[in-house]
Amino acid sequence: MRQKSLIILKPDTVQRGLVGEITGRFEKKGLKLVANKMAMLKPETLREHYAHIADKPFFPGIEKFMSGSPVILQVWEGFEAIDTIRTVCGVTNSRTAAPGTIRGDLSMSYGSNVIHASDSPEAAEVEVKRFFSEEEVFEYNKVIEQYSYSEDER
Ligand code: FUP
Repeated sequence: MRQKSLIILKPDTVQRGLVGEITGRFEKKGLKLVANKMAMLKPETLREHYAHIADKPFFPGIEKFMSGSPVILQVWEGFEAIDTIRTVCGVTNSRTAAPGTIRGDLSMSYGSNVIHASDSPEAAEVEVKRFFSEEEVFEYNKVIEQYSYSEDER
């Protein structure tokens, strides 16, 4: 099934100059970029986005980190994109993330773990709408998909 996933390249990614490295990994993987912009995240948006961890002791630190410097927001599309992107990212704690994954290769941190990626189709739908208007998410034909997917996956 074709899916869209919401990605946040976190403040550490922008500050450490890793936007191109991470974006390039998704491009090389064969995913399709359908939305891309820079933003400063507001604390109220973060409390909504991270509602499932808002009562945790580490949350104030996450909120300060995520709202303190700009992020890059992206939407990537592809066949079974949501789970594929989570696999490419590696587990949440970068120190235990497998080598070869984005977190495993590029980060030492649990909280400053370079990237957020939607974890389910339900979450992705809400998250794309949280950060992008309809006009900001593009529909276009990526011609190379004729070669990056087999016929039954297109
Ligand atoms: P993920 O889905 O991988 O973004 O992970 P979670 O939604 O579980 O966590 C949200 C953010 O809280 C993660 F980016 C990392 C941070 N976090 C911690 O810093 N410590 C914890 O014990 C758990 C999560």
